[in-house]
Amino acid sequence: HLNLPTRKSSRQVPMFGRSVEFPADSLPQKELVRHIETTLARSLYNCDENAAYSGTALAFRDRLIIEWNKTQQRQTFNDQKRVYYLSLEFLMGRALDNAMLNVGLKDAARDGLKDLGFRIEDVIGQEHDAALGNGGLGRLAACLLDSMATLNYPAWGYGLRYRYGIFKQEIVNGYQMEVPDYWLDNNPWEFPRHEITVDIQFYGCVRKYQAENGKIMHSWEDAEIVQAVAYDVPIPGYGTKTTNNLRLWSSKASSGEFDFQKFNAGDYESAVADEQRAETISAVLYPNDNLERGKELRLKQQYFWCAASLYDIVRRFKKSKRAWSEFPDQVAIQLNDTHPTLAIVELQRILIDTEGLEWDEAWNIVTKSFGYTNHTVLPEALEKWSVPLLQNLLPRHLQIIYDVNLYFLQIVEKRFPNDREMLSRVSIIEESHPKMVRMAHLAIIGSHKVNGVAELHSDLIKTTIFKDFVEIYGPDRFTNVTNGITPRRWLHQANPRLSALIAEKLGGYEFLTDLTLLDKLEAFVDDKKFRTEWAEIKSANKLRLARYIKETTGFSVNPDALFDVQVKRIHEYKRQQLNIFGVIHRYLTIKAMSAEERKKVVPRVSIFGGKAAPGYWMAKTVIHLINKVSFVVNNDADVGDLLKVIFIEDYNVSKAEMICPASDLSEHISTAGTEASGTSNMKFVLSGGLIIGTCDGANIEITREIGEQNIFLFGTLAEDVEELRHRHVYGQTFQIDSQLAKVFEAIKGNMFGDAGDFSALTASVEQHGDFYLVSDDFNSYVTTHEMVDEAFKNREEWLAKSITSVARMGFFSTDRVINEYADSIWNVEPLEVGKD
Ligand code: F58
Repeated sequence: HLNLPTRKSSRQVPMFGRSVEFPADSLPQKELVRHIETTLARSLYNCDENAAYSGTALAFRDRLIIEWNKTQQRQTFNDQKRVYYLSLEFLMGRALDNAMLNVGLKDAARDGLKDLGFRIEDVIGQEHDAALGNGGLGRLAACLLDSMATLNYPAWGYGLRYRYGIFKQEIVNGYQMEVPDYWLDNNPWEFPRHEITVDIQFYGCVRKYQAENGKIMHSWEDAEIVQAVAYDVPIPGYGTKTTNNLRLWSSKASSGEFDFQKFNAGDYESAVADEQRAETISAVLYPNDNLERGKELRLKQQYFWCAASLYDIVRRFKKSKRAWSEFPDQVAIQLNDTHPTLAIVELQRILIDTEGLEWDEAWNIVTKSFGYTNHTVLPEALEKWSVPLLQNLLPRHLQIIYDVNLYFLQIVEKRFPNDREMLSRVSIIEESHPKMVRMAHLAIIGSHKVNGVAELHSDLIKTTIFKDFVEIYGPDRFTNVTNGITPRRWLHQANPRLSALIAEKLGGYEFLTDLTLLDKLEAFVDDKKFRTEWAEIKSANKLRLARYIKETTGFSVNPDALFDVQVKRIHEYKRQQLNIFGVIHRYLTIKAMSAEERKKVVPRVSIFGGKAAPGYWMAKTVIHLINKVSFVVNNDADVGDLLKVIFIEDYNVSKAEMICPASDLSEHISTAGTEASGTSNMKFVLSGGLIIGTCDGANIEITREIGEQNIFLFGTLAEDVEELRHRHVYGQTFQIDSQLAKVFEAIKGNMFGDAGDFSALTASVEQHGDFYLVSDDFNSYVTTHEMVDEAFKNREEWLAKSITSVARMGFFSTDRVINEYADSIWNVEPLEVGKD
């Protein structure tokens, strides 16, 4: 339904405030005008871009609602197995452009808006990003929702409706400052369901009692109650009418008598305090990326969301009046990392305490229903909750966890008699002070499948952190599902001209729903005209980014220079420090060159972007250094256009949509074995950028697909990391790379301001064992960048690499990913539209 006939603009673009007449055949326009005038109660004479955005969003929303309702009815009527994707993060970005694309009336909307005096890009730009996530894990959840709807799977997302998403980043004097991101005002994409509420319990105690049939039962009593209220967000599929649901829970004081009594007793203040305490649960997204801090409020968030979601899922199942044993035939629940692991315990609790099932029968249902996706091997990111904390907040759940552990360890003991070490390694409970509950162990034991997110990562979890579990359960419980991205947002929406050029060559937009069709592009690699157009599109995307850089930083960059981009969360393992040290090395090299030598230098713009967790001091120091280097280099007239360094403030999804299509080269340079997959690597390549990267995460599979000659790989291999780290600490001497030493000298000589500000960065390499192998990889990094420069000089070859790479990226669509989950983990079928 994409290629609906569009209306030719019947009149000139009116000046703002002039009277306008509207052609009757323009649906979006008529509808948006109606919304501006009635829903928003605004006159067209004072309609600004923001009102135009709201009117347009409401017009498209109307279309979505109809299909959304029908989809839900169809799924209820059909009553087949559904997927529930539980994620604490959904990094959705903007919704309007996506809705237009999926409803299929974007061209008509463009014309309609033009008639009103607006550019559609400006109107789209009014929307606030829905930034309910930190980085890759949250964005993956959003891409998966898009694919589940597109492929007609009956699927729901469940998450939290944070009042504040990830903070906004401001750079002040080179330092990161955090500003709250209040995003909920005038959000047309959510629908409060005040009638759908769940009472969630916390604290209290457990009472044993004898049921009428003589059985000993447990009840959770004297608990505090907080109410969960559902907010629904429509998730339209592309090229289909399927519109799935994302349900986000918001917390609120329970409207029970308790408050009312307090209120009546004149205890107004404490009644208000209760109210606020309840609302705090869904107030903010925790801003840590790959770090778990064990805060009580975070645990409350997790239980609140798991309990509300499970109540909802169970309620829906019970409507079907099936036997409990059929639950796993009707329900597949996927855990996006360990954050929703309490859902396993909660389902067991419901089945045994409320529904009266026997332990084994219940546990069998539980394990058949859950799947767990692991996203990291970093020990600091593996969740653990202290036993005393759990005991206090969720006393009944702790008992169940202990029972699960007991039965599990009994099985292990039978299989591995006299191996006490094994028992203590795999136990859910870590015998530390205080004792800790290892959530990953619980997630593995409570699921039928565990998957990693790229081949190397899935192998690593089997040989390192979960090795014992492979021995216990056998290798079949573990599998790999390599990540992907949705081509709708990351190709068609972010890079519309490239998408149009591809469509022209392939004779249509089918590649947007079957990305493997891109392989047909290889036939045109030598087509002169095609190449020129390809290059022209990249230039235009770079020009747009250059303009944005000028507007936001004041720095002018040469759009013909090589744009070298690293945008992602700032983390030591992702090694932005390696990149900025490399930039300093380049700066020093240029400074030392003769005028003649400088003529051969390939001009570069090094672009950085990303947020540091507010409490992650090292990451903040990296941002500070980048900004100081930027200031010095960009103001050095001697270097001019040969090198510019840019830090783009407040990197988010909508900025990624502008940045990814504008790269010549992007950096994915994590220490081997640390980045589970990475997904921005896929976004850049799909837009015709080349990448420099380590043999880590999905870089390896990208290389396999696009060919070694089309990627710049460097650095230590994962299998060698351990030994090098050991040598750094226990070896005879630790000599840092000589070129890196010169970079450090420059920093220590205050070239970029007070060296003391950056001493932690140099010391981490020189004195603290260089855990991330910055020195080991420096030489091969710098050398590989020299190869990049050489390759970039040969524009025709570069273009051929770019086109060939895009043509071979078909594997990395989340459509493929979802089909793999559906077949090998969920065992669900799509629900064809039109059967009803
Ligand atoms: C990311 N994890 C991985 N976690 O780092 C990345 O390699 C992978 O591509 C992506 O998941 C998708 O599989 C990630 O983003 C978090 O941000 C968590 C947030 C909550 C605290 C723990 C880390």
